[in-house]
Amino acid sequence: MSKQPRPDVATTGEVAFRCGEVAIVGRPNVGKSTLMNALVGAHISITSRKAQTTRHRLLGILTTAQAQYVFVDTPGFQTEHHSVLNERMNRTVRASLNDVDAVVWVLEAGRLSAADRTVLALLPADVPVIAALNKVDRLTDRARLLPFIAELSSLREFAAIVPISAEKGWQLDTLLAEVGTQLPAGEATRPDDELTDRDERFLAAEYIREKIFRLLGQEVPYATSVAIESFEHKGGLRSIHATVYVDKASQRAMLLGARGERMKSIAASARRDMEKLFGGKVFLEVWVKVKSGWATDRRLLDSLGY
Ligand SMILES: Nc1nc2c(ncn2[C@@H]2O[C@H](COP(=O)(O)OP(=O)(O)OP(=O)(O)O)[C@@H](O)[C@H]2O)c(=O)[nH]1
Ligand SMILES: [Mg+2]
Repeated sequence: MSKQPRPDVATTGEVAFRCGEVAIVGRPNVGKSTLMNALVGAHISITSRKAQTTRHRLLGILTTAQAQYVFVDTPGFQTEHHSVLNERMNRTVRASLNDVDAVVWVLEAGRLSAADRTVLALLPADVPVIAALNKVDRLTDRARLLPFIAELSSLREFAAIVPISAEKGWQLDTLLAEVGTQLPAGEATRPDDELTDRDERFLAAEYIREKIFRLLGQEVPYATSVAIESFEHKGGLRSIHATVYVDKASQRAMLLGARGERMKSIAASARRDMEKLFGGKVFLEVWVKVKSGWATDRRLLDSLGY
């Protein structure tokens, strides 16, 4: 299928509305989810300092007067660690590249690693790719940007190369304009107030996982998965019961903390975010259960949506 951008001008002579899907891909931790949230203006995809925070494909939708951008956030493509969960996450990345109108390839400005090159090699030849050089705010020597852009240009043809800071919101309008020119003319496919394809149940589980990624050390977040057991919405109150699965009893103890204090602050912080996004009161109860080998249990992974 040809993925050439279609003309700007409809047969009537008016500038046509555009609508299309744009995959956001890159190695772990480059700032893909931060970027998607900044572009759509809501915290729908969880973020943390740790690699491999995102495990699912999820949409972030931005509708302006000129276009509807359907962004697809994806897990960081994993090249180092091998597990059933990682295989599934990589499969999700590959599948997300099918049938998109454009790709935003995110990497860190001034740094091109072997893992970045692996991701670049996955990108289909016939889809326009915009390279987003993120975390420019961290670059101490901006003079390095030009040779870096020149180096990238020799790797493949890019529709654009845009230095940005997703966190500071710098140059995101420029990025959006470049992405916009790659979208085909067409009507919006989704309601203009829709932010994501995921429901509140999914977002609730993700917010709990985000706090675990942010508040615990290296081991526990990767050994953790969250399931929503029940979600009831009655009279403005959402009552949510969640289970956090960990691999070992020692991880359960770390997650709970002394007298359960750590889990309490994780749940309180997740609840506050849910109330903000859902716009109403939330009652949240979280249980922690040991389920050894959940990350290799294909049936459990299926039921958790991986
Ligand atoms: N300084 C700086 N930090 C950033 C910027 N964008 C993202 N970050 C930080 O980079 C870290 C990773 O961000 P994420 O958005 O979770 O990265 P990701 O690519 O989605 O990561 P995975 O889902 O694990 O693949 C977080 O600590 C962000 O705050 C930026 O523009 N500048
Ligand atoms: Mg992410």
